[in-house]
Amino acid sequence: MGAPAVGIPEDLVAGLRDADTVAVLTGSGISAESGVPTFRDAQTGLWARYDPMQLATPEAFERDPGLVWEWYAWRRELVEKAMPNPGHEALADLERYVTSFSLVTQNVDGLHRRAGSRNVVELHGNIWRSKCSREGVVVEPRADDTEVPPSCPRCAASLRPDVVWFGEALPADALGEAFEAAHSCDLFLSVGTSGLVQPAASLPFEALQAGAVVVEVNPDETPLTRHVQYTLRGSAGTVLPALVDSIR
Ligand code: BV8
Repeated sequence: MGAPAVGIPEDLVAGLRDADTVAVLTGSGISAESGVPTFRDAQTGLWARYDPMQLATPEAFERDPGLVWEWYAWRRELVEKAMPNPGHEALADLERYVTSFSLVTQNVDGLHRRAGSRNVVELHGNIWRSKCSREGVVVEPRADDTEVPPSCPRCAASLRPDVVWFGEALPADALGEAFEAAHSCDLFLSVGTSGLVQPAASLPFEALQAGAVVVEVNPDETPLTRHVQYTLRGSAGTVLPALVDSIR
Protein backbone atom coordinates (compact mmCIF):
# COMPACT_ATOMS: atom_id res chain seq x y z
CA MET A 1 0.00 0.00 0.00
CA GLY A 2 1.83 3.12 -1.23
CA ALA A 3 1.75 6.58 0.28
CA PRO A 4 -1.61 8.30 -0.33
CA ALA A 5 -1.97 10.43 -3.41
CA VAL A 6 -0.76 13.99 -3.11
CA GLY A 7 -3.00 16.00 -0.77
CA ILE A 8 -4.94 13.10 0.78
CA PRO A 9 -4.11 13.00 4.53
CA GLU A 10 -3.04 9.56 5.81
CA ASP A 11 -5.68 9.51 8.55
CA LEU A 12 -8.41 10.27 6.01
CA VAL A 13 -7.22 7.34 3.88
CA ALA A 14 -7.41 5.10 6.97
CA GLY A 15 -10.83 6.52 7.87
CA LEU A 16 -12.19 5.86 4.39
CA ARG A 17 -10.71 2.37 4.33
CA ASP A 18 -12.33 1.56 7.71
CA ALA A 19 -15.70 3.18 6.95
CA ASP A 20 -18.60 0.70 6.69
CA THR A 21 -21.14 3.34 5.69
CA VAL A 22 -20.33 6.22 3.35
CA ALA A 23 -22.74 8.93 2.21
CA VAL A 24 -22.02 11.47 -0.52
CA LEU A 25 -23.82 14.71 -1.42
CA THR A 26 -23.03 16.16 -4.83
CA GLY A 27 -23.90 19.49 -6.42
CA SER A 28 -23.47 20.93 -9.88
CA GLY A 29 -19.70 21.30 -9.32
CA ILE A 30 -19.17 17.59 -10.00
CA SER A 31 -20.66 18.03 -13.48
CA ALA A 32 -18.67 21.19 -14.26
CA GLU A 33 -15.80 19.14 -15.78
CA SER A 34 -18.35 17.42 -18.00
CA GLY A 35 -19.13 20.82 -19.50
CA VAL A 36 -22.46 21.27 -17.69
CA PRO A 37 -22.54 24.84 -16.28
CA THR A 38 -22.96 25.04 -12.49
CA PHE A 39 -26.07 26.74 -11.25
CA ARG A 40 -24.12 29.88 -10.39
CA ASP A 41 -22.03 30.03 -13.58
CA ALA A 42 -23.16 32.81 -15.86
CA GLN A 43 -25.48 31.21 -18.37
CA THR A 44 -24.33 31.42 -21.97
CA GLY A 45 -25.83 32.68 -25.22
CA LEU A 46 -29.57 33.33 -25.31
CA TRP A 47 -29.88 32.42 -21.63
CA ALA A 48 -27.16 34.85 -20.44
CA ARG A 49 -29.77 37.44 -19.47
CA TYR A 50 -31.81 35.06 -17.33
CA ASP A 51 -31.18 34.16 -13.68
CA PRO A 52 -31.56 30.39 -13.17
CA MET A 53 -32.89 31.06 -9.68
CA GLN A 54 -35.76 32.97 -11.27
CA LEU A 55 -36.39 30.46 -14.07
CA ALA A 56 -36.41 27.36 -11.81
CA THR A 57 -39.69 28.39 -10.13
CA PRO A 58 -43.41 27.55 -10.50
CA GLU A 59 -44.07 31.29 -10.91
CA ALA A 60 -41.81 31.46 -14.00
CA PHE A 61 -43.58 28.42 -15.49
CA GLU A 62 -46.98 29.95 -14.71
CA ARG A 63 -45.93 33.24 -16.31
CA ASP A 64 -44.22 31.81 -19.39
CA PRO A 65 -44.37 28.00 -19.69
CA GLY A 66 -42.83 28.10 -23.16
CA LEU A 67 -39.74 30.02 -21.99
CA VAL A 68 -39.16 27.66 -19.05
CA TRP A 69 -39.71 24.59 -21.23
CA GLU A 70 -37.20 25.95 -23.80
CA TRP A 71 -34.64 26.58 -21.01
CA TYR A 72 -34.85 22.95 -19.95
CA ALA A 73 -34.69 21.82 -23.58
CA TRP A 74 -31.43 23.85 -23.91
CA ARG A 75 -30.06 22.26 -20.73
CA ARG A 76 -31.07 18.77 -21.93
CA GLU A 77 -29.06 19.41 -25.12
CA LEU A 78 -26.02 20.42 -23.01
CA VAL A 79 -26.36 17.34 -20.82
CA GLU A 80 -26.93 15.03 -23.80
CA LYS A 81 -23.52 16.11 -25.19
CA ALA A 82 -21.89 15.72 -21.76
CA MET A 83 -20.08 12.62 -20.60
CA PRO A 84 -19.56 11.53 -17.01
CA ASN A 85 -16.12 12.73 -15.88
CA PRO A 86 -13.50 11.02 -13.65
CA GLY A 87 -15.24 12.51 -10.60
CA HIS A 88 -18.51 10.71 -11.40
CA GLU A 89 -16.57 7.56 -12.25
CA ALA A 90 -14.59 7.63 -8.99
CA LEU A 91 -17.85 7.69 -6.99
CA ALA A 92 -19.17 4.76 -9.03
CA ASP A 93 -15.91 2.93 -8.15
CA LEU A 94 -16.12 3.87 -4.48
CA GLU A 95 -19.59 2.31 -4.24
CA ARG A 96 -17.96 -1.06 -4.95
CA TYR A 97 -15.45 -0.69 -2.11
CA VAL A 98 -17.87 0.32 0.64
CA THR A 99 -20.28 -1.97 2.51
CA SER A 100 -23.08 0.58 2.53
CA PHE A 101 -22.91 3.50 0.10
CA SER A 102 -25.46 6.26 -0.58
CA LEU A 103 -25.06 8.87 -3.29
CA VAL A 104 -27.39 11.83 -2.83
CA THR A 105 -27.34 14.37 -5.63
CA GLN A 106 -28.84 17.81 -6.13
CA ASN A 107 -28.12 17.50 -9.84
CA VAL A 108 -30.83 16.72 -12.36
CA ASP A 109 -28.46 15.71 -15.19
CA GLY A 110 -28.48 11.93 -14.62
CA LEU A 111 -24.66 11.73 -15.03
CA HIS A 112 -24.10 9.67 -11.87
CA ARG A 113 -26.25 6.80 -13.21
CA ARG A 114 -24.56 7.08 -16.61
CA ALA A 115 -21.20 6.71 -14.80
CA GLY A 116 -22.42 3.45 -13.25
CA SER A 117 -23.53 4.57 -9.78
CA ARG A 118 -26.42 2.39 -8.63
CA ASN A 119 -27.81 3.72 -5.35
CA VAL A 120 -28.49 7.33 -6.44
CA VAL A 121 -30.96 9.54 -4.56
CA GLU A 122 -32.08 12.41 -6.83
CA LEU A 123 -33.19 15.11 -4.40
CA HIS A 124 -34.24 17.58 -7.09
CA GLY A 125 -35.62 15.24 -9.76
CA ASN A 126 -34.29 14.49 -13.22
CA ILE A 127 -34.23 16.71 -16.30
CA TRP A 128 -34.83 13.70 -18.55
CA ARG A 129 -38.28 13.05 -17.09
CA SER A 130 -41.40 15.13 -17.78
CA LYS A 131 -44.57 15.18 -15.75
CA CYS A 132 -48.09 16.50 -16.09
CA SER A 133 -48.28 19.98 -14.50
CA ARG A 134 -51.81 19.19 -13.31
CA GLU A 135 -51.72 15.52 -12.22
CA GLY A 136 -48.02 15.36 -11.28
CA VAL A 137 -47.65 11.94 -12.90
CA VAL A 138 -44.50 11.25 -14.91
CA VAL A 139 -45.54 11.06 -18.53
CA GLU A 140 -43.75 11.59 -21.82
CA PRO A 141 -45.13 13.80 -24.61
CA ARG A 142 -46.62 12.14 -27.68
CA ALA A 143 -43.96 11.85 -30.41
CA ASP A 144 -45.95 14.09 -32.77
CA ASP A 145 -46.64 16.80 -30.17
CA THR A 146 -44.85 19.95 -31.38
CA GLU A 147 -46.44 22.33 -28.84
CA VAL A 148 -44.09 24.21 -26.46
CA PRO A 149 -44.57 22.97 -23.78
CA PRO A 150 -46.20 19.74 -25.02
CA SER A 151 -49.51 18.73 -23.51
CA CYS A 152 -50.28 15.76 -21.30
CA PRO A 153 -51.57 12.85 -23.42
CA ARG A 154 -53.97 12.04 -20.56
CA CYS A 155 -55.52 15.38 -19.61
CA ALA A 156 -54.12 17.95 -22.10
CA ALA A 157 -52.58 20.12 -19.34
CA SER A 158 -49.03 21.39 -20.06
CA LEU A 159 -46.16 19.05 -19.36
CA ARG A 160 -43.26 20.32 -17.20
CA PRO A 161 -39.82 18.97 -16.32
CA ASP A 162 -39.87 16.48 -13.43
CA VAL A 163 -37.54 18.62 -11.31
CA VAL A 164 -38.02 20.38 -7.96
CA TRP A 165 -38.31 24.15 -8.39
CA PHE A 166 -37.58 26.75 -5.70
CA GLY A 167 -40.54 26.90 -3.36
CA GLU A 168 -41.54 23.30 -4.14
CA ALA A 169 -41.28 20.42 -1.69
CA LEU A 170 -38.65 17.77 -2.35
CA PRO A 171 -39.89 14.21 -2.99
CA ALA A 172 -40.57 12.85 0.52
CA ASP A 173 -39.02 9.44 -0.15
CA ALA A 174 -35.79 10.91 -1.56
CA LEU A 175 -35.54 13.40 1.30
CA GLY A 176 -36.13 10.66 3.87
CA GLU A 177 -33.43 8.46 2.31
CA ALA A 178 -30.99 11.40 2.21
CA PHE A 179 -31.43 12.27 5.90
CA GLU A 180 -31.26 8.59 6.87
CA ALA A 181 -27.94 8.31 4.96
CA ALA A 182 -26.57 11.44 6.68
CA HIS A 183 -27.62 10.17 10.13
CA SER A 184 -26.18 6.68 9.72
CA CYS A 185 -22.90 7.18 7.87
CA ASP A 186 -19.37 6.90 9.29
CA LEU A 187 -18.00 9.22 6.62
CA PHE A 188 -19.75 11.93 4.57
CA LEU A 189 -18.36 13.53 1.40
CA SER A 190 -19.76 16.90 0.27
CA VAL A 191 -18.68 17.39 -3.35
CA GLY A 192 -19.15 20.35 -5.69
CA THR A 193 -21.89 22.19 -3.87
CA SER A 194 -22.02 25.79 -2.71
CA GLY A 195 -24.14 24.64 0.23
CA LEU A 196 -26.65 27.46 -0.20
CA VAL A 197 -29.81 25.58 -1.13
CA GLN A 198 -31.97 24.01 1.56
CA PRO A 199 -32.82 21.38 2.65
CA ALA A 200 -29.88 19.68 0.79
CA ALA A 201 -27.35 22.00 2.44
CA SER A 202 -28.36 20.69 5.88
CA LEU A 203 -27.25 17.13 5.12
CA PRO A 204 -23.52 17.55 5.91
CA PHE A 205 -24.44 19.25 9.20
CA GLU A 206 -26.77 16.36 10.05
CA ALA A 207 -23.87 14.00 9.44
CA LEU A 208 -21.56 16.09 11.65
CA GLN A 209 -24.13 16.07 14.46
CA ALA A 210 -24.49 12.31 14.12
CA GLY A 211 -20.73 11.95 14.65
CA ALA A 212 -19.60 11.28 11.08
CA VAL A 213 -16.29 12.44 9.62
CA VAL A 214 -17.18 15.04 6.98
CA VAL A 215 -14.96 15.81 3.98
CA GLU A 216 -15.52 18.68 1.57
CA VAL A 217 -14.29 18.51 -2.04
CA ASN A 218 -14.48 21.94 -3.68
CA PRO A 219 -12.03 24.36 -5.32
CA ASP A 220 -13.67 27.16 -3.33
CA GLU A 221 -14.65 27.79 0.27
CA THR A 222 -18.31 27.34 1.25
CA PRO A 223 -20.35 27.88 4.46
CA LEU A 224 -19.55 24.25 5.32
CA THR A 225 -15.78 24.56 5.04
CA ARG A 226 -15.00 25.75 8.56
CA HIS A 227 -17.08 22.94 10.10
CA VAL A 228 -15.57 19.90 8.37
CA GLN A 229 -12.68 17.69 9.50
CA TYR A 230 -11.11 17.57 6.00
CA THR A 231 -11.08 20.08 3.16
CA LEU A 232 -9.75 18.72 -0.15
CA ARG A 233 -9.34 21.98 -2.06
CA GLY A 234 -9.55 21.04 -5.76
CA SER A 235 -11.81 19.85 -8.53
CA ALA A 236 -13.88 16.71 -8.19
CA GLY A 237 -12.38 15.25 -11.38
CA THR A 238 -8.92 15.34 -9.79
CA VAL A 239 -9.53 14.87 -6.07
CA LEU A 240 -12.06 12.00 -6.15
CA PRO A 241 -9.95 9.65 -8.33
CA ALA A 242 -6.97 10.35 -6.01
CA LEU A 243 -9.13 9.64 -2.95
CA VAL A 244 -10.41 6.33 -4.34
CA ASP A 245 -6.94 5.34 -5.61
CA SER A 246 -5.61 5.86 -2.07
CA ILE A 247 -7.76 2.98 -0.74
CA ARG A 248 -7.33 0.56 -3.64
C1 BV8 B 1 -38.23 23.99 -0.26
C2 BV8 B 1 -33.55 21.65 -9.63
C3 BV8 B 1 -40.17 24.06 1.08
C4 BV8 B 1 -34.07 22.58 -10.68
C5 BV8 B 1 -32.82 23.06 -7.77
C6 BV8 B 1 -35.80 32.22 1.40
C7 BV8 B 1 -36.66 32.61 0.38
C8 BV8 B 1 -37.21 31.69 -0.52
C9 BV8 B 1 -36.91 30.34 -0.39
C10 BV8 B 1 -36.06 29.98 0.63
C11 BV8 B 1 -35.51 30.90 1.51
N1 BV8 B 1 -34.72 30.21 2.38
C12 BV8 B 1 -34.74 28.92 2.06
C13 BV8 B 1 -35.57 28.76 1.02
C14 BV8 B 1 -35.89 27.52 0.41
C15 BV8 B 1 -35.13 27.35 -0.91
C16 BV8 B 1 -33.68 27.75 -0.78
O1 BV8 B 1 -32.89 27.01 -0.24
N2 BV8 B 1 -33.33 28.94 -1.29
C17 BV8 B 1 -31.97 29.40 -1.14
C18 BV8 B 1 -31.44 29.85 -2.47
C19 BV8 B 1 -32.00 30.54 -0.12
N3 BV8 B 1 -35.24 25.95 -1.15
C20 BV8 B 1 -36.30 25.50 -1.81
O2 BV8 B 1 -37.14 26.22 -2.33
C21 BV8 B 1 -36.45 23.99 -1.86
N4 BV8 B 1 -37.77 23.66 -1.47
O3 BV8 B 1 -37.57 24.50 0.59
O4 BV8 B 1 -39.55 23.69 -0.14
C22 BV8 B 1 -41.52 23.48 1.01
C23 BV8 B 1 -41.85 22.48 1.92
C24 BV8 B 1 -43.12 21.96 1.88
C25 BV8 B 1 -44.04 22.40 0.93
C26 BV8 B 1 -43.67 23.39 0.00
C27 BV8 B 1 -42.41 23.93 0.03
C28 BV8 B 1 -36.23 23.50 -3.27
C29 BV8 B 1 -34.79 23.69 -3.66
C30 BV8 B 1 -34.52 22.95 -4.97
C31 BV8 B 1 -34.44 23.93 -6.12
N5 BV8 B 1 -34.05 23.20 -7.35
N6 BV8 B 1 -32.51 22.32 -8.84
C32 BV8 B 1 -33.07 22.78 -11.78
O5 BV8 B 1 -31.94 22.26 -11.71
O6 BV8 B 1 -33.45 23.47 -12.74
S1 BV8 B 1 -31.60 23.78 -6.89
C33 BV8 B 1 -30.24 23.95 -7.88
O7 BV8 B 1 -29.48 24.97 -7.29
C34 BV8 B 1 -29.33 22.75 -7.86
O8 BV8 B 1 -30.03 21.55 -7.89
C35 BV8 B 1 -28.56 22.93 -6.60
O9 BV8 B 1 -29.22 22.41 -5.51
C36 BV8 B 1 -28.57 24.44 -6.45
C37 BV8 B 1 -27.23 24.95 -6.91
O10 BV8 B 1 -26.43 24.61 -5.94
P1 BV8 B 1 -25.07 23.80 -6.28
O11 BV8 B 1 -25.36 22.46 -6.83
O12 BV8 B 1 -24.29 23.92 -5.04
O13 BV8 B 1 -24.41 24.56 -7.47
P2 BV8 B 1 -23.74 25.96 -7.37
O14 BV8 B 1 -23.58 26.41 -8.75
O15 BV8 B 1 -24.44 26.78 -6.36
O16 BV8 B 1 -22.30 25.64 -6.74
C38 BV8 B 1 -21.41 24.84 -7.46
C39 BV8 B 1 -20.29 24.54 -6.48
O17 BV8 B 1 -19.37 23.68 -7.16
C40 BV8 B 1 -19.50 25.76 -6.06
O18 BV8 B 1 -19.24 25.68 -4.68
C41 BV8 B 1 -18.21 25.65 -6.85
O19 BV8 B 1 -17.10 26.16 -6.13
C42 BV8 B 1 -18.06 24.17 -6.99
N7 BV8 B 1 -17.31 23.71 -8.16
C43 BV8 B 1 -17.13 24.34 -9.34
N8 BV8 B 1 -16.37 23.56 -10.15
C44 BV8 B 1 -16.09 22.42 -9.46
C45 BV8 B 1 -16.68 22.52 -8.18
N9 BV8 B 1 -16.58 21.55 -7.25
C46 BV8 B 1 -15.87 20.46 -7.58
N10 BV8 B 1 -15.27 20.29 -8.78
C47 BV8 B 1 -15.35 21.25 -9.73
N11 BV8 B 1 -14.73 21.08 -10.91
